[in-house]
Amino acid sequence: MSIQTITTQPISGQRPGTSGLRKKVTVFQQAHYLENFVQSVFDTLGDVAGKTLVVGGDGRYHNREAIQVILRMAAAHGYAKVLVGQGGVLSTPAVSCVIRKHGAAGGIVLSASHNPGGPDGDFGIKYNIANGGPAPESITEAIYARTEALTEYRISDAAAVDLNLLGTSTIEQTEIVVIDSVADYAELMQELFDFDAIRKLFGGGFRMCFDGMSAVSGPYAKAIIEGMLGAPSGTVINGEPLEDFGGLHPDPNPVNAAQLIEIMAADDAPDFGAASDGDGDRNMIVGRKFDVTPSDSLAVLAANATVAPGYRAGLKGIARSMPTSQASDRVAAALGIPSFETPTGWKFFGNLLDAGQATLCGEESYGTGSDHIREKDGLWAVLFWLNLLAATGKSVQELVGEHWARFGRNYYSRHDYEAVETKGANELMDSLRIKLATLQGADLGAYVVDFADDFEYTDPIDGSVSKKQGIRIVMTNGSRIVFRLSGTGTEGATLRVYLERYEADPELHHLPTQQALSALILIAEQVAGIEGWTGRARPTVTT
Ligand code: G16
Repeated sequence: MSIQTITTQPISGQRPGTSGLRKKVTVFQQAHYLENFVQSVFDTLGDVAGKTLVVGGDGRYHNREAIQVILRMAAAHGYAKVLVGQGGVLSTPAVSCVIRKHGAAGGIVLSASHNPGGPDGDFGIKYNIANGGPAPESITEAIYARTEALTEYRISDAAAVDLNLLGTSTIEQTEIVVIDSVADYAELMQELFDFDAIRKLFGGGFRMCFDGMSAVSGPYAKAIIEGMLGAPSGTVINGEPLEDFGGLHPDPNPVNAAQLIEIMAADDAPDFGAASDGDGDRNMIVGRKFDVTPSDSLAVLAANATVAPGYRAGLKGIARSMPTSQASDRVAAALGIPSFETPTGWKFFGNLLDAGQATLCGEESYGTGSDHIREKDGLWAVLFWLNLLAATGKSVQELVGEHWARFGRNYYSRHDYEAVETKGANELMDSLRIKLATLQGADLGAYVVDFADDFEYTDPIDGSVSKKQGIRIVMTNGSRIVFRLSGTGTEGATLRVYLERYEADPELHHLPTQQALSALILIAEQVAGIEGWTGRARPTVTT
């Protein structure tokens, strides 16, 4: 066994996006591709000798091969210990939990999240720092700069580690510890939520369907919901993680989790439905014949947070990404706590959580979480809802309806134009930027523009500035249209159009969402010329 220094050269395009580096599996399989990126991470971190690293992935195709490479490279750089999930599997929230619990210096997450998997699917890698959260832009940009100048990497030539067997082995001087993928995470959930109350709920005949989408959350949901909380077996569907997610798209939204939506639409539907994504950090909440938008889910949890033992002391603040609806701002105002508006990307919540300024965070992209870890957390959100349902005895629909009656309803929808030509998408955004100045005060049918800008964020904790984070057209009555290009796609560009309308009148709280937003949808098309720039008359996915 010895440490090899391998000559390499920079590979272009290794810039991390919204959440790490995501590319096709075939790109990651190219010679030196993964090694170059991992070496750039280690070079950026500096001296890692004697430290602990956590490694795990969502079990998608190429996960095991990539983990073996990372273990051998970590050993070549002198890490004292690497904690790796059994079978190479750790959900993204579990990585965050394990980093924090074991005082690790950081972790490497292998996932392309909700993107499809398999030999022709996507793969991804990202680095999380010691607080358990995704590395901030200062670090991801330094990693990228390093990829552009790399000439060699270091790797041990040791044999592969058996990832199926719990226990410790060594590569060079590094201890490789294969850990139970679920245990640390399950213990943390037990501290936050009233498991006794939820057990009683299930004991009383309450029925639930959790869709693991053949991805990483299945084993976590089975162990916690069916195991610790006593839900009948079969509560978790699609609970076996598959390398290609069964050929489906593990994105928990009403379009991709169609099976769950169908189950919840039946006359004898369970009381509660939920789904999680490829790496277990996203969630979708569904009641009987009723799905909850992520923005509403954040607002409802925030308004009722004290039902859960972990949040009994109340919230310090609520943070949401800019395109997320403003429903949670209204809750923050009612609670007399601050609300924060950050750019898209969970990494932007890290400083607020570390500084104790925010307790709950959420994103429109089916992400919700809190200061218990530094990633969004799918199963955590589901358990929070279960705790709420157990504490109130109300249905999902009743809870959301009462919330709207109290705070008003923020009708909300996202229209995605996927895999459009990058050039046209960039031109659409550029042409919108040119129009910004002229939009202020413009009369757009039923709406008058209050202001229009390209969202810029100054982090209140470290003062770092992130520019060009999405174009906002905000109306005088608070309704909004936001345009952004996705930072997680791997094919062409994805244009996201976010639409939001506030409605205070309870008589108008039960319109079909697209109908309620129809005037804004028309304005979005007219102002941005979407069809002209993308050639698409309608979105690929509407959520
Ligand atoms: C990632 C980020 C989220 C972000 C989402 C969508 O989620 O962690 O913060 O909201 O991507 O980003 P975009 O609109 O740029 O595609 P995940 O679940 O893919 O890691």
